[in-house]
Amino acid sequence: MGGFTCSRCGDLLEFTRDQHLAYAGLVSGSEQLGVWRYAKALPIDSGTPHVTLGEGGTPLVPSVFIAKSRKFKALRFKNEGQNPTGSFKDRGMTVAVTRALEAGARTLICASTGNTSASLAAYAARAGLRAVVLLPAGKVAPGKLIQAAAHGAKILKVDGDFEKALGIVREVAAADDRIYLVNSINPYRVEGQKTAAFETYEQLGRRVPDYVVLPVGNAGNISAIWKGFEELREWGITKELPVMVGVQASGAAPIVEAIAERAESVEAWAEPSTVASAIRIGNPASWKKAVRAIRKSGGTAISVEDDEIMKARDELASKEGIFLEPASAAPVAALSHLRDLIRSDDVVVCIGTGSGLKDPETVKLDPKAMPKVNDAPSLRNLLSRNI
Ligand code: AN7
Repeated sequence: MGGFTCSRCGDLLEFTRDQHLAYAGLVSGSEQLGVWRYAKALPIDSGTPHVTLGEGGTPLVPSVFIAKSRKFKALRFKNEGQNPTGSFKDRGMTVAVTRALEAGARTLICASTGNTSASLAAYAARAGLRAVVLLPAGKVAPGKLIQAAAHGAKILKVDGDFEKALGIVREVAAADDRIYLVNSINPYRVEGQKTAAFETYEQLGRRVPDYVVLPVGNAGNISAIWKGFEELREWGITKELPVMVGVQASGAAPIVEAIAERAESVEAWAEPSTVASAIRIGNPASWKKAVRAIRKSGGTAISVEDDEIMKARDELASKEGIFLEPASAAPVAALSHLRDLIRSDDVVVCIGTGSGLKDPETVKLDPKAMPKVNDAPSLRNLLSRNI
């Protein structure tokens, strides 16, 4: 159902809006926090039924331990892992699948490093539509694969990386009106994902953060969140904009490279590699929008090593009580590199894009090392040894 690119310039299509929404017009007062609270800012007809599982409305959790150890006074985590399928993808998927139904689509398709496929599978199930997902063979975290299977998606594998899979589904969907593509090149996805900006603004007591730090893979989310903040400013709801900081793994960092070299375009990396499988992407489809967001906001893009990512993931889980997947911990890994840029009392929001439960193989767990307790005395004995 269309390739979502402009027939004249070849760029990705995006929604522009000429109507201006005051704050009172943006939020539907009766709606709780979540994507559809901002229905007036979404390109869906008011009479169309929403395909919804209660996405968005995720908590903005103040950091205690990491804030103190990195010397940030106002650091917060937007825990997108608390979405219905455990990632931010649900924000865009509720809008894209609602649109698919509105447009009469029957088959929904995506390429994915995992989370998009899990989300599509759930929303397609909800809508009674067929879901087909194309995944890089052997490279998707098991929790995500299990979600796609449980929700009844048809799972297909490709020998190669995410970009090969995306190339194939783009080609097929562009040429077939019955097949609707829901990767983030689909502008309806971007519209849903921009609501994370609106929510953050509300949760901070109607102000924008000074910095938004988030992982970047295919670069849809950084573009979407920036769009949300830009709209708030265009509508006169706020005068400020945040500085956007994109974080990539050092083995998959084409945007970091382009920003560092002040390049006009992003050069694809042939063999991306990182433990953070969600962002193992060497040729980001939305690179142009992401680079524009970073530059316009006065921001930057930085890369972090895999061991820094894993350390941040472990710290978040064991010291803050927030269990995120490796990709989602990359912004926290980046914080120590940002000390020169960010002042200690700046309001910093790290987007925790997805739940750690999806990627259990990256957690060290040795059942043999767990002491066995079959009676109260042995438990008392162990506790007295301060285990
Ligand atoms: C947890 O699911 O690309 O920069 O196919 O799952 O918008 O791509 C996932 C990406 C960050 C990067 N954090 O977002 C997919 C997919 C998590 C993710 C990203 C992804 P984009």
